[in-house]
Amino acid sequence: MNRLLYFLFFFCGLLVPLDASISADNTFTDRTIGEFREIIINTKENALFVGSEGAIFRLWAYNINDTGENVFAKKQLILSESEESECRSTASDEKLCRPSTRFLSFTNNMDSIYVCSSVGMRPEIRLLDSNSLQDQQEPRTEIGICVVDPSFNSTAVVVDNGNPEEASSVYSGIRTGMGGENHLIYRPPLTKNGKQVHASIRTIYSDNKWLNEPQFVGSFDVGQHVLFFFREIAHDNSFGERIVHSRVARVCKKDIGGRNVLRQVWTSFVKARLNCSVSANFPFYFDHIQSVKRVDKHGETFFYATFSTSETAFTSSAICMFQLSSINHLLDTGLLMEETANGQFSVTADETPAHRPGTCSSNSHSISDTDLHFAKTHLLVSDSISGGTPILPLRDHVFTHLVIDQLSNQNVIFSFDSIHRKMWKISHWKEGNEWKWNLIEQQTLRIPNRINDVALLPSEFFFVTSKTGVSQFSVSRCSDLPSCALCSLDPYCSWNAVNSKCALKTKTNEKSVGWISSSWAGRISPECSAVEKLAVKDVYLGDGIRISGAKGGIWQKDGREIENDQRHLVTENGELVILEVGAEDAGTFECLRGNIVLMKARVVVHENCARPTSVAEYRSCQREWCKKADAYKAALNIWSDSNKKNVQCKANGSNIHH
Ligand SMILES: *[C@@H]1O[C@H](CO)[C@@H](O)[C@H](O)[C@H]1NC(C)=O
Ligand SMILES: *[C@@H]1O[C@H](CO)[C@@H](O)[C@H](O)[C@H]1NC(C)=O
Ligand SMILES: *[C@@H]1O[C@H](CO)[C@@H](O)[C@H](O)[C@H]1NC(C)=O
Ligand SMILES: CC(=O)N[C@H]1CO[C@H](CO)[C@@H](O)[C@@H]1O
Repeated sequence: MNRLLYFLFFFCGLLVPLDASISADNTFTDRTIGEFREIIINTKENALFVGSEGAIFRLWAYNINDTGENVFAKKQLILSESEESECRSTASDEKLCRPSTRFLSFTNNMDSIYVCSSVGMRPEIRLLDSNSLQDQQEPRTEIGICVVDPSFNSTAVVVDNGNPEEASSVYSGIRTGMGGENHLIYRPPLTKNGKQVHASIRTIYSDNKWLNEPQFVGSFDVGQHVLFFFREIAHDNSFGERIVHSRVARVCKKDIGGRNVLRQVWTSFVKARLNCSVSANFPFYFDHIQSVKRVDKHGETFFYATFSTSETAFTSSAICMFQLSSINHLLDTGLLMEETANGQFSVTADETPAHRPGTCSSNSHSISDTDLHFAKTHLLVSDSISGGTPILPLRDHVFTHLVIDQLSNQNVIFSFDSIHRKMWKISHWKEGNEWKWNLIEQQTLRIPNRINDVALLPSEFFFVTSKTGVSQFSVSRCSDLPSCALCSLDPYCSWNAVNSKCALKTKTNEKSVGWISSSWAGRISPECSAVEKLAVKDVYLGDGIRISGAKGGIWQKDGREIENDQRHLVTENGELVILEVGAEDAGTFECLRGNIVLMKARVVVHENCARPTSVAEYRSCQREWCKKADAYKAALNIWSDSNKKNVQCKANGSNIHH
């Protein structure tokens, strides 16, 4: 069979790309830079800001390789020789001495970039002009914003509005101490006009009921609160295993801590479990949150998050979505748990004091000591927050990153597996009260190293950073989509009925006659059935044919599923290849995904080989004859081989060794 495949691929032009991977449209590299990491985007200015080991870059989102003066800027992070030698003598790992960014954020209405970098193991804060990347103030050293070790899963968010005295501040979920042994949610001292107006505030890190070895994945400025998403050790099970749960925790921006009790400690800290599970008799939980992104749409805020079952290579992943209103409702009204030596039990509503933990107070100094004692020990709400039906539950992958594109009729989720460099593109939309999803595309990204971070320019490109650079990929590969059905399912594509070609949807072609794009998420445009002629394939006995299909599709012939066998192959791209066509192969072939017919073709087999009347027939007959001759030769070889063996067998008197 291999020889025949070889023949088909090279002589009939049947090139079947077995590794379906995509190359970047543009790449950006800089040989002087060690590792490219954080990436943030200003979608109004189409400007991308990238942190790295050694510099911060401003790139043009439409072509990140363009280093023209107007669109490109670079800010080098430099370590003086004395700082470097001092660091080298103390650091556990020389790598930690290299100046390297750890956290980037927009501030001042996106006019400035807030940067926290680790420079010779010293955390350094900078404020850069977002056009020139020039320093807007003297860099300063400040502890508690970003970590030295990039493997620590920490988070931070810049909050410009709503803090006490309207002082701009950072909130962080971080590890401090020599070995990173203290875990805390922290706000540094607030300053106004260079003067400190409030002391720093944090969680109690010596009490693991507050945070128990948390791994932070994100933090957000939402109204009067700041939210933190993380996973932490919930408890030990009866086998002594450490059980991890995912959480959302909330603090009030106006919180300045208690007067006596909870001094310089959050008085408003509350948390709840995030429930991303497949419901069954015994729900199957995705308990390890890996990443989270925020979506603000139609006056409501949603958080999309990726989860896995564990961090090992053999794991399952899924995506869940949480509504801000449900998070707030549960944190505001749910029963608060009290942890005792013999386990956990929840507290009934009438035991909750007048000042309920988690309620924002205009002056937290005025909360009574009794209420604060209660708040200190009642941090966790007993119920969990539902993340809805898990989207794309998948084995053997960890969804480490995601970005969301908000379109008018749906959200498009781009989910990534950092190590395997895979991307999944998923439609997610609401029908009535129900959320639905559909996998549109799945690709391997041709990048040399694992993904460090991801960003999106809506409806245009997604960007990934890795060790060697930044890569820019289009949100869609329309021209690869072979049918109107598939084309109209992709929210970024439009089908040209005249040319039977799929192209990127543009403002003009979307509304023009002759172009078909779906106006409904997850639904094939009904116009497709009218324009899609049933493809007819004329083949002759013994030929090989290929029928275009769709990745992940299932092939049926006359309503019955086709299985891979000696003659039928479904390639990784979803094409159906039939070798040595026989009379029984005539019929209608359909490629389906779910109940949707994505491709359809009718195969007509011509059997008259006796008297070829056309060139095609002649070639086909020649192939038949070649095959017969091959078969004859093969038979001859087998015969002569076995003849030799027989001779040896006889001579040896035994054929055990053969
Ligand atoms: C990037 O630009 C440089 C010149 O500015 C060019 O030599 C190089 O081929 C470009 N690379 C890509 C991937 O476009
Ligand atoms: C950070 O999280 C990743 C998975 O998301 C995990 O593999 C890694 O061990 C964590 N880092 C630390 C220092 O625990
Ligand atoms: C999580 O959600 C599932 C499905 O809705 C439910 O069956 C289960 O009881 C919930 N688990 C917790 C701990 O709330
Ligand atoms: C005794 C004898 O003739 N042995 C032969 C058996 O077959 C092997 C080849 O597989 C010969 O190398 C031996 O000489």
